Amino acid sequence: MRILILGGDGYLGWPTAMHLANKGHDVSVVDSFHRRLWDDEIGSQSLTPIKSLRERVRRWDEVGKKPIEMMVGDICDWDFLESVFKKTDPEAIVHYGEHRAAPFSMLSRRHAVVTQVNNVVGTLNVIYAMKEFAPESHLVKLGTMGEYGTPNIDIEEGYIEISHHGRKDIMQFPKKPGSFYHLSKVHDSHNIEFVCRIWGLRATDLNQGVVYGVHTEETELHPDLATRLDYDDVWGTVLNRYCVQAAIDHPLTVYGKGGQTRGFLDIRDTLACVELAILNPAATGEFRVFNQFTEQFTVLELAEMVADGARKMGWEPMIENVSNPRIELEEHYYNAKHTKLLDLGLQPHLLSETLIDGLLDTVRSHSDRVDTDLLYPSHSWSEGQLEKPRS
Ligand code: NAD
Ligand code: USQ
Repeated sequence: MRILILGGDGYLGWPTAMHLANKGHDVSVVDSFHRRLWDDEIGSQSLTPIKSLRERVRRWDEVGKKPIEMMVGDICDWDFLESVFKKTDPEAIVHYGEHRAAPFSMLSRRHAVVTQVNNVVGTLNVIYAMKEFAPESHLVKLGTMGEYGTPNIDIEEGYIEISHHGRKDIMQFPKKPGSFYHLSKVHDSHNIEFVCRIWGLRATDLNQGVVYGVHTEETELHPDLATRLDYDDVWGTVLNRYCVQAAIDHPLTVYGKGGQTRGFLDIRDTLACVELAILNPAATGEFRVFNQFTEQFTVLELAEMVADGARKMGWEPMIENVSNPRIELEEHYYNAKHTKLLDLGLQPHLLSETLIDGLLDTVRSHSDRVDTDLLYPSHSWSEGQLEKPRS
């Protein structure tokens, strides 16, 4: 299948590109390299050394794999995106190409605008490009579990039947997101649902939980094929951060009481879910929603699991409840359905079974690259700006 991957230089986009090329698909990747620039702004960098996209693609060729084509540009630029669609004529589009850090989106008005303009405009361009140049193609869009927030009711997969004043309808599940970033995904979901309904496009919205890990079958083929690992307080996600903190004997930073519950999944399961969505496409006119995670934990439970893993390695981890920089519920009900990908055949890698030895080993091997200034939170949902500029 001809597959176009938007955001193909990112944490998930690059391993997905290799995975799908390895399965024999014709893969093209697009990236604007905005992410590498945003890293510079925050003063952060990947813990794992990563190569440029050009070097990655070349190395992939050299290990004897089906070539991956790369195109550099911004999907908010219509002329560029038009040329991409005409050149690649995609049958499936995997859309990872967005700004993805909730803390960044809460730093200031400017950061909120950068996040929402990039995400909403980019996605609008993608759906117009589909309509004009590839109306039969299938959009596999990365959404987020954070679109739903933490409501005091069970979370369904995308839709809920509502009875109101004696009448019934099936509506999109209500959204209660917790940051301007998560809101950008809600706006995307509404725009995509709308064009499926009025233009007959087809799309799968993958409401993904928090991803962890860096190892996939393909990243293991050569060090130059590694994907990024973020650990700073703006880009780093909770489990990846805990592992890095454990590896350098820094306290694991549980924000607030630690009862915040989220869905989690192994990076290998992200690739499997995207592949399953591509191979089992939505029908014409269908806006399909899958909740993409495999296990749920509180962030305190997660810290205890990482600490257990670290102790087994002979390390001496500590857990610290730090003042929560975010405005979020720290104790709440959480029960999110996630059966549709399992029904399609997903075989999860569960944290409780795989442990995290591989990840802990990897982060320790790069511990000399850790900038300890980036470990405690230096942003605040209510105050905005980073407390101190970083070099
Ligand atoms: P990432 O920041 O590592 O990768 C995103 C890539 O998209 C970057 O390389 C960036 O340069 C590119 N990009 C951004 N805007 C672009 C634009 N306008 N034009 C072209 N390229 C653009 O992020 P990631 O962790 O790989 O996440 C990928 C997607 O998955 C995001 O949409 C994110 O919201 C979603 N997601 C991620 C996680 C997670 O835990 N990492 C969880 C749930 C959902
Ligand atoms: N947290 C801690 N300690 C830390 C870091 C985070 O306790 O050191 C807590 C946060 O307060 C929050 C939870 O962990 O309650 C998750 O935070 P996170 O930074 O791991 O995840 P989040 O900000 O929600 O964003 C990440 C990705 C985003 C994706 C989202 C999926 O950056 O792109 O959309 O996970 S989800 O959380 O399901 O919405």
